[in-house]
Amino acid sequence: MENTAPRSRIVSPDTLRGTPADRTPPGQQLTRKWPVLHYGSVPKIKPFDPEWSLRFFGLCDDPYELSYQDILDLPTVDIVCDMHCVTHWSRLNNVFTGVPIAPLIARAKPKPNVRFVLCHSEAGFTTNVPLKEFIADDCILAYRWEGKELTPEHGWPLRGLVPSLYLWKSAKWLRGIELRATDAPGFWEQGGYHMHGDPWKEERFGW
Ligand SMILES: Nc1nc2c(c(=O)[nH]1)N[C@H]1C(S)=C(S)[C@@H](COP(=O)(O)O)O[C@H]1N2
Ligand SMILES: [Mo]
Repeated sequence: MENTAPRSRIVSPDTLRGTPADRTPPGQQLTRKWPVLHYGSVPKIKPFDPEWSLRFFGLCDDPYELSYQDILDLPTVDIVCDMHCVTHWSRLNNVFTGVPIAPLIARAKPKPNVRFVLCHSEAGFTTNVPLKEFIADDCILAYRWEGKELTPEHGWPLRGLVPSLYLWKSAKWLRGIELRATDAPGFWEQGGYHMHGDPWKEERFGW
């Protein structure tokens, strides 16, 4: 069962920039399809098994874990946003549903010097995001897209969503969020992708 209380709708700042052309960052082409991109194979996940949890840990006073049911019980928001992939496609007007990230981070009581998070997914995938961008109003832990459950290839049961950055910063199959004082390159970043990944500045590769 899932929380069905009425929810609010948040439009990402980049989605309010104007015409589709105004909303297309440099070097990007618009697509209507939603391509699937990731390293390795789609993991088979049983989120209601006791082994599955989402952990908040690292530099904080109150590390904790949530079960998938705990997450489904939390109030949700709808996010209207554009997606920009570093491989040059952008898809406008996506509606994702999920749980706002900022209160979940606050609940762990981060130490005052926390500046970055490292998202941890199934099979060791990681990606780093500055805390400030990760707790923006349009960042959620998403489990629905266009009203339907996310498909496994797009990250079901749970993916991060950070609309202000290239899509590789939105980790699929999320299992943990590590609070950190210092930045550390994640999986694609170790392979040469940018530490920050702002699509408007074309922060694709290199640090
Ligand atoms: N766990 C995990 N999440 C991931 C990746 C990955 O390899 N593993 N790839 C990233 C990359 S490079 C992109 S472009 C987006 C693609 O999301 P999509 O397949 O839903 O379009 O997922 C991101 N999240
Ligand atoms: Mo990507």
